[in-house]
Amino acid sequence: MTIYHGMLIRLTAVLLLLQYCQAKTVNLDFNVTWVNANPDGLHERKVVGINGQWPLPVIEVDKGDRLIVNMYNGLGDKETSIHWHGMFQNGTNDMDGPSMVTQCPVPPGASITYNFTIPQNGTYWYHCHTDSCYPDGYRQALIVHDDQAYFNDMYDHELTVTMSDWYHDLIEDIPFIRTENPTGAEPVPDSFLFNDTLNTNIPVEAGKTYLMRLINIGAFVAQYFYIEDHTFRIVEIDGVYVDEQEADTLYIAVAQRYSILVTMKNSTDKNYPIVTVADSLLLDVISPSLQLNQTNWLEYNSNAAHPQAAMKVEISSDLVPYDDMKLVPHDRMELLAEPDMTIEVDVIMDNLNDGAGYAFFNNISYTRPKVPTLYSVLSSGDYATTAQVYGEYTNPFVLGHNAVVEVILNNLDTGSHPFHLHGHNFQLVSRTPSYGPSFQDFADGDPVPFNATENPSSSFPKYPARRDTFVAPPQGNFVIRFVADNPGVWLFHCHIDWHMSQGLAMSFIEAPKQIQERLSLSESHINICEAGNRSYEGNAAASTEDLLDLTGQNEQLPWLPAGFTARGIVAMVFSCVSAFLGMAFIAVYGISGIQSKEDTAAVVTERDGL
Ligand SMILES: *[C@@H]1O[C@H](CO)[C@@H](O)[C@H](O)[C@H]1NC(C)=O
Ligand SMILES: *[C@@H]1O[C@H](CO)[C@@H](O)[C@H](O)[C@H]1NC(C)=O
Ligand SMILES: *[C@@H]1O[C@H](CO)[C@@H](O)[C@H](O)[C@H]1NC(C)=O
Ligand SMILES: *[C@@H]1O[C@H](CO)[C@@H](O)[C@H](O)[C@H]1NC(C)=O
Ligand SMILES: *[C@@H]1O[C@H](CO)[C@@H](O)[C@H](O)[C@H]1NC(C)=O
Ligand SMILES: *[C@@H]1O[C@H](CO)[C@@H](O)[C@H](O)[C@H]1NC(C)=O
Ligand SMILES: *[C@@H]1O[C@H](CO)[C@@H](O)[C@H](O)[C@H]1NC(C)=O
Ligand SMILES: *[C@@H]1O[C@H](CO)[C@@H](O)[C@H](O)[C@H]1NC(C)=O
Ligand SMILES: *[C@@H]1O[C@H](CO)[C@@H](O)[C@H](O)[C@H]1NC(C)=O
Ligand SMILES: CC(=O)N[C@H]1CO[C@H](CO)[C@@H](O)[C@@H]1O
Ligand SMILES: [Cu+2]
Repeated sequence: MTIYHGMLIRLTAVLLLLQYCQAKTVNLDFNVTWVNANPDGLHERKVVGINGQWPLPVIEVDKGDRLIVNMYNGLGDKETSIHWHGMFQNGTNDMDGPSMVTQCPVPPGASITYNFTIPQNGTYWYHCHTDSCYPDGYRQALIVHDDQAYFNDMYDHELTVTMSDWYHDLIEDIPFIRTENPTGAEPVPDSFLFNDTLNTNIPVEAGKTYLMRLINIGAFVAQYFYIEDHTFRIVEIDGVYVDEQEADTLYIAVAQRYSILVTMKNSTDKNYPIVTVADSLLLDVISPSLQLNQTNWLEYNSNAAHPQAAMKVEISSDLVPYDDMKLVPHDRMELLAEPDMTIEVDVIMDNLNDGAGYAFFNNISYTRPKVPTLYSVLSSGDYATTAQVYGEYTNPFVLGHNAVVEVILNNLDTGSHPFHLHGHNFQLVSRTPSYGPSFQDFADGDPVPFNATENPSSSFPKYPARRDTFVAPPQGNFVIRFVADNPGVWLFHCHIDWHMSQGLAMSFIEAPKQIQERLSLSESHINICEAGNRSYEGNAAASTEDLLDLTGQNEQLPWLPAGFTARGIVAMVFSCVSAFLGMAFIAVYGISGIQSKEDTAAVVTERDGL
C-alpha cells in the first residue's frame, strides 16, 4: 500500500516534470502601428499592422506553453488592447483583454504585457477588443498544437485559413449609430477576404490528407464553406475536439472555428474550387459590385485550369450546412446537471431618444463603466458579490463559484447573431429552430421564445457539443450551459462588432470572492489606467466611498417617448436630410434597412435607381 502510494507520487512527479520540461515560453514583441495594405486589390487603405507587417503574424504555440506578448501602442491616435479569443485565462482574468472589462485601454505611447499559460489545444484567434478596432485589420489566427490530439495520425499536412469581411474605410469613418440610421442597418462590407487576400492557390499533394483550420475573423458576415467534389470530416470546433463527422458544407459565423480533415483525390488532372459564400441574409443592401462568393483553389496541378466555382444555386435550399449541435465532443463530457442558476435574456434592437438604433439584452444596452469591472471586483471588498456595484448598464450577473449556469437566449430580432462567452466554452443544449432551410423562415413570423414544456431537459443531447461562439437564429432561441469554475469577469456578447458597439453585451462576474483571493491589481495595469486618466478603483461610477451609490455612472440614453417608431424617425430624417443634396445617400441607407425586412428586391431596385 505505502510502496504503491510512494510509486504513484513519484510517477506523478515525473509526469509533471515531463510536462513542465516540454512547456516553453513564447515571447513576442508587438509594435502596433498603422501600415498600408490592399488585400482585395481594389483599394489601398490604412490598417493596423504589427512590427510593420500586415497580414498579422499567426501565433503558434504548443499546449502548455506560456505566451508573453509585450504590446506597444504605436498607433498615435487610438487606444487598443488584445483579446485572446477562446483562451480560458484561468487565474489570469486580467490578461483577457476587453477594455473597461478586465483592463483599461492602452493609450497611444503606452505598453501592456500579456502573460498567460495555454493549457488548451486547437484553433483560436486574437483580436483587438477596444471600441471597434479589429475590423481595421487587427485580428489573426492563434494555433495551439497538441501532440496528443486523437486525429494527429489521421493527416499528413496542416493548413490555416482565415476568412473575413473587409471594408475600404476606417471603421471610425463609417457612419453607423446615428439618427439617420434608425434601423441600425449595418454597413455592408466592400469585399470578402480568404486568408487576407483573394484568388489563393493552396498547393496540395494527391492522396494526402490535410488538417484545415478554418477561422472566420470577420466583423459581421458569416460564410458558407465547401470544396467542390470533396467531402471532409469535422474534428474540432472552437478548440473542442469532436468525433469525426463527415460533412460537405459549413456555416462559419464570425469568431467561429472549424478544423476539418480533407483527403485529396489521387488524380492530379484538375484543380478544385474552395468556395466561400457570404450569408447575404445578413446584408441590408447588396450592391451589384459586391462579390458574395469567392473561389480559391485546391491546386493539384499548377499547369491545369483553375475553374471558377459552379455555384450551388439557392443558398437556403442547396447549401445546407452541417448543424453544429449534432457534433459529439470527443471527451464525451455529459450534459451538465440541472442549473443552479438560470439567466433568461431577450435580445432586441430598438431606438433610444437620439433616434439611433441600439441593441439590448433585457432592455439594457451595454455602456462602459468608469472603472474596468474586474477592478471594481478587486476594490469592493465584501460588496463584490452585489451586482449593483458594477452599475446597471454593464448588465452584471454575479455567478456563484462552481454553479451550473444556464443561459436561455430569446432572439426577438429578425437577424441572426453569433454569441460569444469569454473564459469558457459552453454546452449547446437547445436551439429553435434547428439548422436547415427553415432557419431563416422564422424571420417572417413572430419571435419564438424558449418553451421548456416543449423542450424539457430530457430532450437535450446526452453529450452536447461545446463551443465558445453559437448562432442564435432569427426570432428563435437557444439554451446553453456551463460551470462557473473559472473565477473572473467574463463578457457575453454578440460577436458582430456593429452590434457590440450598439450595446449587445452583458457581464458575468464569476465567483468574485475567489477572484479577490487569486488576483491583485498590478502596478503595470494601474499605470495603463493612469496614462489614460481612468479610475481603477471603486464601483462602476468610480465611487470608492459608497459602493452602492452609482450616481454619475455611464448610462444608456433615455428611451424614445412612447409613440415614436423607427419609421417615424425615418420620415422625419428624410424630410430634413433631403434638403441637403450630398446627403441623399444617408437617407437611403436608413430607409433601406427598414424596407429590407419586407422586400429586399425593392431595395436593390431603389439603390440602382439612385
Ligand atoms: C514602433 O515602430 C515605429 C515605426 O516603425 C517606430 O518609430 C517606433 O520607434 C517603434 N516603437 C517601439 C517601441 O518599438
Ligand atoms: C509572467 O508570469 C509569470 C507567472 O506569474 C511570472 O513568473 C513571470 O515573471 C511573468 N513574466 C513577465 C515577462 O511578466
Ligand atoms: C494564410 O495566411 C497566413 C498568414 O499570412 C499564412 O501563415 C498561412 O500559411 C496562409 N495559409 C495558406 C493555406 O496559405
Ligand atoms: C487513392 O488511392 C489509394 C491507394 O490506392 C486508395 O486507398 C484511395 O481510396 C484512393 N482515393 C480515392 C479518393 O480514390
Ligand atoms: C457570385 O456572386 C456574384 C455576385 O456576388 C454573382 O454575380 C455571380 O453569378 C456568382 N457566381 C456564381 C458562379 O454563382
Ligand atoms: C422591456 O421593456 C418593455 C417595455 O417597457 C417591457 O414590456 C418588457 O417587459 C421589458 N423586458 C424585459 C426583459 O425587461
Ligand atoms: C409551451 O408549449 C406548451 C405545449 O405546446 C403550450 O401549452 C404552452 O402554451 C407554451 N407556453 C408558452 C409560454 O407559449
Ligand atoms: C480552472 O481551473 C480550475 C482549477 O484551478 C479547474 O477546476 C477549472 O475546471 C478550470 N476552468 C476552466 C474553464 O478552465
Ligand atoms: C489627463 O488629465 C491631465 C490633467 O487633467 C491632463 O493634463 C492630460 O492631458 C490628460 N491626459 C489624457 C490622456 O487625457
Ligand atoms: C480545452 C481542450 O480542448 N482540451 C483538450 C486538449 O486535448 C486533450 C487531448 O489531448 C483533450 O482531452 C482536451 O479536451
Ligand atoms: Cu449581433
